[in-house]
Amino acid sequence: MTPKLTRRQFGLAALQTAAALGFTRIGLSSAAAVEPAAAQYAPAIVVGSGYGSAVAALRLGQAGVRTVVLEMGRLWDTPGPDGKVFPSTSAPDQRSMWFRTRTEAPLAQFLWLDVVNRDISPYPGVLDRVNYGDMSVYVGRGVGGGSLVNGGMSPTPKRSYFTEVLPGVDADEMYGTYYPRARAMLGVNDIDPAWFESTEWYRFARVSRKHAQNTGLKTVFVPNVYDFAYMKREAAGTATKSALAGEVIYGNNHGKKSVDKTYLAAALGTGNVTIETMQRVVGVRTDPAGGYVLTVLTSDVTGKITQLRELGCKQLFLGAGSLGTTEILLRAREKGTLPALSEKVGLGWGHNGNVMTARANHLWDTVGANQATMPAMGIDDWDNAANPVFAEIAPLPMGIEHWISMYLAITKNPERGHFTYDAATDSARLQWTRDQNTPSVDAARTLFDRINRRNVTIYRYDLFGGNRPFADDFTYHPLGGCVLGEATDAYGRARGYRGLYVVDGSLVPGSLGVNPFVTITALAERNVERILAEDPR
Ligand code: FAE
Repeated sequence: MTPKLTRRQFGLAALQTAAALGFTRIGLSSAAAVEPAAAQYAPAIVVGSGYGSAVAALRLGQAGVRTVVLEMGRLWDTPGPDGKVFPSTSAPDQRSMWFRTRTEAPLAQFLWLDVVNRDISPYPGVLDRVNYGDMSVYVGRGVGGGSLVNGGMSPTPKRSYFTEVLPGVDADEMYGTYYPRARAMLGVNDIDPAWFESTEWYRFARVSRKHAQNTGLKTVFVPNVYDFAYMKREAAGTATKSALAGEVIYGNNHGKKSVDKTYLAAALGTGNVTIETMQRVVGVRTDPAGGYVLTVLTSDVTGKITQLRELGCKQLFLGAGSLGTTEILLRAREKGTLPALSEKVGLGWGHNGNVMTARANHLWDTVGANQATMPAMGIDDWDNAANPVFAEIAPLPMGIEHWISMYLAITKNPERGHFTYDAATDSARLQWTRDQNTPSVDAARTLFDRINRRNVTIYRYDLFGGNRPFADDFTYHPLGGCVLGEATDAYGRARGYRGLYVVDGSLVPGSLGVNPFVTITALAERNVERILAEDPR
């Protein structure tokens, strides 16, 4: 007997079947094998398939709106020759990075040697590093966007700081309705504190906690979308290891609730949503008959463009991330296809104050050869008005004892960058200079100098290149570019146009004080609900 599938399970099954058959077009019908023919018009188009897009797709689908999601990356659900969907972190192959000949891992060195990166062949891999001179930005590529590659940390910002950053948003509504909704849909869960205290896999975090506590600093557990019950089974040897096998930035083969398994599966389950992969939106103009016309490039896995087409819609939801959405709108404004867009498009970008650092521990403070890749604890000194820092205690899973304590510090950096349109390359360029990181490095240094002094430890200088104890040349948390209430109205409607919406991290003005995806999701829930209730379809 065929088991009865719920709508959401059916959505997941559609994703899997479509992947197995190599389709670039995924909808409920693709589960029954259809031609990947291109739609020419859809009432709603969603660009990108990360957090903001996934919310928009689900809520549009539930409202009965036929919706096409266009994603420039591939669907990550087909096992490669090794039987796994994602490559191993220790031996990355072409699946690891977006059209590269060599991987560009954030932590590439150990004892000053590049022991981590590998030569690979160009392919639409899952992690991209977009390099803009003084600042590089890591992003996910594929159905699920950043949810495929991130560390799953799911904190909610302090309410006081949320209000400072987004004063126009009703915090009662956010904390009472939209954050809980987002957390439930994303599958946010907490680590079992007793297991945390006893397992070898979080010894690294307990050592860092001890050093923070010695310094009089507070630590907090940080929730995650990685299923901690699954992780416990990994540790017990009854489930295939993923977080306990070093997997994270090139994708997790098990355990993580990325949005392709939550929101997007549910969106497909409505029967109204189709996802098309390897589709890059490069242009938007208004349709004289109403709505928008998108210019879309289809590529194959070699990067060759196989099709250029135009696709029409009435409502356009941009969820291509801070970099992607800002580029689409900036290009449209500067090339004159959407000339009435706000002058504020391209402004208000920040990196959430990201700085990484590492400390060398005493020989008796072993951090363990076995480390879970999902962080579960942070040093919370955000309420220190003189030097607010939230530092996640990050793993460095090398399979050997290395006595290193690693951190991703989130600092309060008032500096903002902006994007300019470069006609020669037809792309947006981030304008951000290295000295704009100084407030972040100073804040991290102030905190970790204290910890080092109190514990008589020192920084590691061999991990980030150039003998630097701080990595301030990349971020995982790009935010802003189309800021809520500036480039858009209070609900993400692009100023100057009807039916054109921004739903992703570009709405957040550069800083949140914690890791951002729960907030991006909750804001999208708030904004899309309002848009569906008020705007003509
Ligand atoms: P995002 O998830 O980036 O999705 C945008 C999608 O649009 C991508 O799939 C793109 O491929 C696609 N796209 C872009 N341009 C186009 C185009 N022109 N045409 C078609 N498709 C396009 O956007 N955040 C946390 O809260 N906790 C963490 O633990 C955490 N760890 C991270 C670790 C890593 C390594 C990375 C890279 C990020 C991490 N983040 C974390 C950040 C988080 O993933 C990020 O804030 C969200 O993914 C942003 O969501 P958006 O919806 O803005």
